[in-house]
Amino acid sequence: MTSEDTRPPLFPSHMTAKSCMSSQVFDHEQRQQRENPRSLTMSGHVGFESLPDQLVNRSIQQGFCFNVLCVGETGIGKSTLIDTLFNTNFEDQESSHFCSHVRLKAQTYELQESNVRLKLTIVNTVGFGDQINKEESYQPIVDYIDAQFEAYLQEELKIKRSLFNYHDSRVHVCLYFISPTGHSLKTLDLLTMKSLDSKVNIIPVIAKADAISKTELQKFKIKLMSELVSNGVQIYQFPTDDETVAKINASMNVSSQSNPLLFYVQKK
Ligand SMILES: Nc1nc2c(ncn2[C@@H]2O[C@H](COP(=O)(O)OP(=O)(O)OP(=O)(O)O)[C@@H](O)[C@H]2O)c(=O)[nH]1
Ligand SMILES: [Mg+2]
Repeated sequence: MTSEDTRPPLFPSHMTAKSCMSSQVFDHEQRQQRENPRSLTMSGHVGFESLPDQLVNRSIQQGFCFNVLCVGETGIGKSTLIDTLFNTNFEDQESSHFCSHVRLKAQTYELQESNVRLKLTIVNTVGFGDQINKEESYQPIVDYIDAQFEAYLQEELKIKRSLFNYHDSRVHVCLYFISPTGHSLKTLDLLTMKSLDSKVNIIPVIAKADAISKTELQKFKIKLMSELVSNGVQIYQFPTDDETVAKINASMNVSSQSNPLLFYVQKK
């Protein structure tokens, strides 16, 4: 064995004195940061700013990406809920009830709150529920979700992948709007949720809940939950693997009258 040092050089040969200088400044800054770490007080508050510095800096630089799929009949209140959730007016055009097939319309918005950037993509189902053939209503949604997975996989399989700049369009959450009939789920609702539940996190939402009384709403909620369970539809469950939140999340996941996953919305 030779005594030759096989380790890679500390600085690549093409690095100029200037870049060495800037890296020294950077090292100095890093050392200073290490010596004076940001002190976090244990106030019990869990939020973005209580994450480690490195994570906060990286997230601020990159921004966040969140993709929401809204599935619901025409005029059920999809745009109104999204506007309310993000406290913005997204100016979405109303759809017609006479579309011959379901079309998925994805719109991306750049939102900013203080220095945190969010790339929000809202995918709307135009013409959903207006077809006689049920399969024609949900199949385009399934195809859209699969196409986004495929696009991401293709990016990952590239020899030179650049996932850092890649706009990840995979759906994070599906808000499923249920009409406030007070009776039960429609066949279309069950078929659609069943075909989507293995691909996305479904959060069922009772739309226009002000259309029925509070007691009816409670009964409706229980009925819907039992129908979802008896038809084997899996809806989003809060994670229980972290022991600090396991207890509270487990209690929220129980499919009972108080299940908060079956939200209801009403216009203010
Ligand atoms: N009573 C009541 N009306 C609502 C509620 N949410 C929305 N609306 C009304 O329902 C109508 C349709 O709402 P939108 O938010 O445009 O519905 P949409 O699902 O986006 O409609 P399309 O995009 O055309 O399919 C509007 O007149 C809203 O004011 C609600 O919670 N309660
Ligand atoms: Mg709309």
